[in-house]
Amino acid sequence: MADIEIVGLPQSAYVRVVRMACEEKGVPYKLRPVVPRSADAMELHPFGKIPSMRHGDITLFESKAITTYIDRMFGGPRLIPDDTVSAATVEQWISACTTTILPAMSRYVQCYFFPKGPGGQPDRDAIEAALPGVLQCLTVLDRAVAATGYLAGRQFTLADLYPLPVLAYLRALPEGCAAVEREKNLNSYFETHSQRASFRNTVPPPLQDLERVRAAIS
Ligand SMILES: N[C@@H](CCC(=O)N[C@@H](CS)C(=O)NCC(=O)O)C(=O)O
Repeated sequence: MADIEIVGLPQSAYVRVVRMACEEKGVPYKLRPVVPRSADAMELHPFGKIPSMRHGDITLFESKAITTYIDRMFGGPRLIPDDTVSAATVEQWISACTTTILPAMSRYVQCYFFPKGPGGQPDRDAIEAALPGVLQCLTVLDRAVAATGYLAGRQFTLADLYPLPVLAYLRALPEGCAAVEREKNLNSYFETHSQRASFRNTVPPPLQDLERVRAAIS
């Protein structure tokens, strides 16, 4: 069968999660950089979101579905443990990330990436409005990783892939960086896991096509 094709921009936190899953498993893949809501994105995802995936005749959208497929289809270290309780805990944190944590953090990050303030500057009111949600999520994550250094149990799992890309964005921005550094357990969690080859091999390039992405998603 052909290599996996991951469809989406490398700057997307969710696309990076899928790429990191391939890297963790040692699964070769090609990345097709596609802007959300474009015709190419709509071809594989009914809402035009990214990522989606093609593997031979199989197509999938939603990062959790794609990463679960990759974990089960290929050898290499298991990203979702076999035992029921551990698997449920992984699922729990991924749901918390996709429904609450990543949206709260993206709201803040997008104030800088797609500035809507006067003169094309970041909108201070929007930043201030987004920050409480970010702080709450950071505190929750800090408590979650305090005991073992992982989100679920005592090993690195698919759950740990989800917060890392967006934490990298937070640490590159003024309020986000200060907030992550205040959460000592979470900060050292990031310092440790950002050394993984899967993280280092998927560092996104700067957004070249900012205008096109802004037009597509705004
Ligand atoms: N639940 C989806 C979320 C994917 C998602 O929100 N992707 C963003 C880019 S990071 C997107 O496509 N946004 C464009 C839009 O919402 O129309 C997943 O896990 O794959």
